[in-house]
Amino acid sequence: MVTDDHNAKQRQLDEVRKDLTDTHLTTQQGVRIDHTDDALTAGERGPTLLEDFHAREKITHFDHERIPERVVHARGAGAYGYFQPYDGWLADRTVARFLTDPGERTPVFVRFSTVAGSRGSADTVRDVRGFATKFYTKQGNYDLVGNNMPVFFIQDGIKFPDFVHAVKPEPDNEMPQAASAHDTFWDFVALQPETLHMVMWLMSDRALPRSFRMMQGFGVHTFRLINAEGRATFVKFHWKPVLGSHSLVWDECQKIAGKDPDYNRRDLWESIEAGQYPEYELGVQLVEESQEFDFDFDLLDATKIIPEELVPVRPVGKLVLDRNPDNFFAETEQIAFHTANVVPGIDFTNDPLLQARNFSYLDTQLIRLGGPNFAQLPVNRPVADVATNQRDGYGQQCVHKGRTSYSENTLAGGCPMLAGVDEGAFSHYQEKVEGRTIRKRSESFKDFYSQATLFWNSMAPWEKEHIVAAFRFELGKVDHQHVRDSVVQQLDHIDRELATAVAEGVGVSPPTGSPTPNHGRSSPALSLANSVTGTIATRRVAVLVADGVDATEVAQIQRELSERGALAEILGPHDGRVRGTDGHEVSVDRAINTMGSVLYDGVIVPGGADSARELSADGYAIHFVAEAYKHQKPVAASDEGMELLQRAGVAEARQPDGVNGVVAELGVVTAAHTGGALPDGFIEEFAAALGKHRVWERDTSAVPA
Ligand code: HDD
Repeated sequence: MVTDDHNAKQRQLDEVRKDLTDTHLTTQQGVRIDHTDDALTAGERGPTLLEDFHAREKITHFDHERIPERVVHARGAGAYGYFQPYDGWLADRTVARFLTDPGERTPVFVRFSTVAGSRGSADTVRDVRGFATKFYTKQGNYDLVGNNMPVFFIQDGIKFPDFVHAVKPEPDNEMPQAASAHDTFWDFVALQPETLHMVMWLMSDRALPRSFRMMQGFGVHTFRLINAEGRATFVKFHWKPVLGSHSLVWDECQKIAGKDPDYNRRDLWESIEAGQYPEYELGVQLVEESQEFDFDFDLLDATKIIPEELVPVRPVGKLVLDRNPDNFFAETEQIAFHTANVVPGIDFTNDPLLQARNFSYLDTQLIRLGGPNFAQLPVNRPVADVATNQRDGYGQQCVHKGRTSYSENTLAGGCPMLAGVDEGAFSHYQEKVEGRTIRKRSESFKDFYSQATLFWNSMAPWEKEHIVAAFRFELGKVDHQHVRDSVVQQLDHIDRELATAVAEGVGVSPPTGSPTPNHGRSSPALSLANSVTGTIATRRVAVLVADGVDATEVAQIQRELSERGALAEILGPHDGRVRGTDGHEVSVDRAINTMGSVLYDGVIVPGGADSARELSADGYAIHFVAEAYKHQKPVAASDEGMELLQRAGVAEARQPDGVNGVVAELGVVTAAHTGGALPDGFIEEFAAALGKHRVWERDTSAVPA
């Protein structure tokens, strides 16, 4: 049955919830309570009594509500869903049935996160995003604990504490929160050139995702798939979002951090509530064991990608996120991922970063979740049967029966029994290993620059501009001049043009002497410019209105955007309704001053002389349009609505020739018409610009916002 696993997980959760739906307030012991607002006292104005077991229990439990936040990836948001393979083509490579049986729909929980910030930090900071997936497979839980960038900062996990100490807020004053723009991070980078490839990703727009639904995910390490004959194939895992990969711009991110610090979390929640389920395709890059040494980098080095032009990403199946958690703490906070949670058919490699992770995750859960029984928490429970001889410990939920808790035994008839490989037991890949004990980085890991250069070469001009601006911003916050100097020197090994552009912005002398030659190679798959799908599904468009707005246009805009899967929100000077031209009223979704253009993908100003006049005199409305324009979003106006565009300094806003027509230039769409419906082409042109995400060709460098 296709949905068996899904239903089993649902039943488990329903059972837990059942306990929570009793309608009477009780103590933990089930005793009903008639009063919870006043403590028991000796006399009306007398001291509180120790015998008030309800007050003591209530306060004691409250005192213990918090658990340690994750040391990294503390801030996250999660959702349930399922994974289903398209077909069985991977079956000759792996015995992991959830990857190969198209009839099998495996329930999943995905947790997205930022890395550096605390649990309450803003969503839109410049950072790597975690993309961790727990597959509740019939063969046991499999965790793919990845990021939205395909490489990592360091090569060996022993350096993880150093790296995290450097990027986290500095220890003397705990500043800055959720930011890499400070001295210790860049000091670390300058001294550890292995970070540079990942730092290029971090300075790129990949670190500013528009939405968790519009970002890629990567397993990062090279793993192994193991087939029925025990043969291994190297594999890299990729998640590709169906909506394409899109990013915010930095100025926008900083403003959203104030306007809506929950921006990415809210977007995930609301799209699932609206039935617009986030979808991703799982793809794999496969490399034969015999080809292990065919590359100019080491497959075990997590600071390297396998360029897709060398090894294509082949689609395996689809991930759909279709259910929000019921309780953030119980599910999103208590979920415990572990890279060593593997199932038959998937195995590790000797990547030293992965090997350290295989130690760290279990270790961290023990302190975070308070003991060794966290796998029994509902969100962590496998759908596969569990039978261990592990007993007792904090938070033990099972009532184990019988006298035996050891293996082997005769008293319980040998149960739980060992399984053979043909019965689905995990069998470790038998890699031949030999060598002397040594504490030394492999020589094959020592090229730190080629792939950083590959990334830089692959960027579109606007992406390069954003990277340079990001380096300038970050280094601009670094107090130590020698750190700025050293970073620029490092960048010079990547590309002279990059190093010079950064140097000029941060008061460092541009590098001189003969530059490291740029190898000139590029990989188109690395550029966000090549990830545009054209869809406007789930995009949010602001429609600005005031009294006297053309109500027919508003209705048409709402209808036609909704037919394309986008959402038009009506923003007016106040909540409630505004008067329309034809005697109709227009409902306002939100007052303009409670929102901001940064929370929308585009803006439309409909016609109506009174409406346009009022909006053109409203500082919020003018700023709204100017800022959307500055952030290279599509901006549109019909008839009198153009007045607001002109007030906002939208350079391309032009009156169409004649009484009926549409002009579209660099994502600025204007229409003129003589009553009735909007002219053909207006919504089409706007949707075409929206489908490209941003109009990067529009030069707004001189426009203040
Ligand atoms: Fe890690 C959490 C991803 C290297 C140690 N890591 C964590 C999470 C993600 C990643 C997505 C959050 C999981 C969740 O949502 O609960 N980490 C990565 C990736 C890495 C990586 C993609 C490199 C390829 N991590 C890494 C190393 C170490 C750790 C090298 C330690 C040696 N990571 C941890 C941890 C965390 C964690 C301390 C903190 C909370 C947790 O595990 O559950 O164990």
